[in-house]
Amino acid sequence: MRIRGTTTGGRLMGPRLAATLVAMVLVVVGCGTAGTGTAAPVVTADGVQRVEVTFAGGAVTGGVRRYAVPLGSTVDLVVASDVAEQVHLHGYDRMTYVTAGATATLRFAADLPGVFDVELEGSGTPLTQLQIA
Ligand SMILES: [Cu+2]
Repeated sequence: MRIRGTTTGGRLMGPRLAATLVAMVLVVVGCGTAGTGTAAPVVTADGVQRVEVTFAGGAVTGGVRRYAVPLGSTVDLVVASDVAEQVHLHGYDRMTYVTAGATATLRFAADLPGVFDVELEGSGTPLTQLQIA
């Protein structure tokens, strides 16, 4: 994104303003709309944002969804899979492995804003997207 007459302050303001606008739009769109927009992770008692994804029979159960995660939170990305695979969180470039029939948990600090793909690395299969803002 380019902002006319940028200053250092303006360049910092651009993405933040954009993120705020996106968040506002999502709130509006999210009202009364099922199956589209972002989903909210489960928040555990200790404040961890828990995103659960199940991969079975060659597909993500319930479809590939985008989860809205608050910037600065701790996230548990929990992946259950019926195949042995490598789980890759793009952007943060974090990896974990899940064995067939098991569940793997990747915990990370959501300190980088943006939209990040999570995929099964071996097959290049998208699992979910994390929208961190
Ligand atoms: Cu990848």
